[in-house]
Amino acid sequence: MDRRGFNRRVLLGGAAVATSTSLSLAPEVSTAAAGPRTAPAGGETRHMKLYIEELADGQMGYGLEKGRATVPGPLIELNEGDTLHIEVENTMDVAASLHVHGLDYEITSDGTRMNKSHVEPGATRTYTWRTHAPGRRADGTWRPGSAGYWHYHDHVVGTDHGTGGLRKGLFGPVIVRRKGDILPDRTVTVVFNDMLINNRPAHSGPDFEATVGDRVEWIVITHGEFYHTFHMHGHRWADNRTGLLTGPDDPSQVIDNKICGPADSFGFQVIAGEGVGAGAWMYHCHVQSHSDMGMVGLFLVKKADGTIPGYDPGDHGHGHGH
Ligand SMILES: [Cu+2]
Repeated sequence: MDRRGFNRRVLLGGAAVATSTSLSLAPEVSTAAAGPRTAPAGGETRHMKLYIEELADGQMGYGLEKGRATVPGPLIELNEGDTLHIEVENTMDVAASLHVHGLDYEITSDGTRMNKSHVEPGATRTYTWRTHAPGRRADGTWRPGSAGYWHYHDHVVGTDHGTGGLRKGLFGPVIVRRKGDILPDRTVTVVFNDMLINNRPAHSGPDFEATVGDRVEWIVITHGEFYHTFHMHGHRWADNRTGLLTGPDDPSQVIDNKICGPADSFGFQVIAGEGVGAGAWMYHCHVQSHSDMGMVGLFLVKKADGTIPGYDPGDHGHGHGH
């Protein structure tokens, strides 16, 4: 897989899926008759470039192209068994880093100042992330695989724990899939960071659009000082690795609300509007003072004709706490 191909898939954002070879560049089409698309076996070695930048508004972000950093940073998707080499260029005038949760990395890819695995201002450093499928150890015990909803973040800006970098936006989602995992039509990222969602002003979303029947994957991450409870109206998911029940005997609890403390992450898929129809469905932190202070956004589920019953775009439904 060449670097351009991988970057293009990541650039496609939520709709992008790190399937193998050129198939992933085909239009995202799923037909009910064919069943949902599933993740292939991993084992590829991939390369990508990531920039750490200061944004015009004083925030900081990771980006796939110079001048295009975002908060949160780009979604990085891997399949168990894949290796990813990330060349990180720090364009800022302070040191920064890339530290990942959940994946395999040697100490030289830790992304901390303590072991000098950070990136000095203007410098470039390559981080290597590896992943593995589950399997049995030599002693017969079970070793879990890497699959999961994870995240990456800075560990250097402001303090030796990256507290300043996290506050300003240096974080992003990572998804590692297991062979056979059901692939979504698109993925959206929600990061509760202190009292903001995705570092946006309170009471301003972000809102996410879908059409009834779309398979939408959510990844939820928390950073900062507080715990939050992610709640979504009208939709539910399973409290397990994928957020999907594996069948009628899967004992996982079905939920519509989940606590997410600092540096926790989880994910799930919903079928937009399933059994409930189109609508401006709220999602929000359910700590009451937090929702009142604006930790709320909308899952805008449209009918096939593009309309959303009862929704006035002038009233974003985010409420103003009184
Ligand atoms: Cu909260």
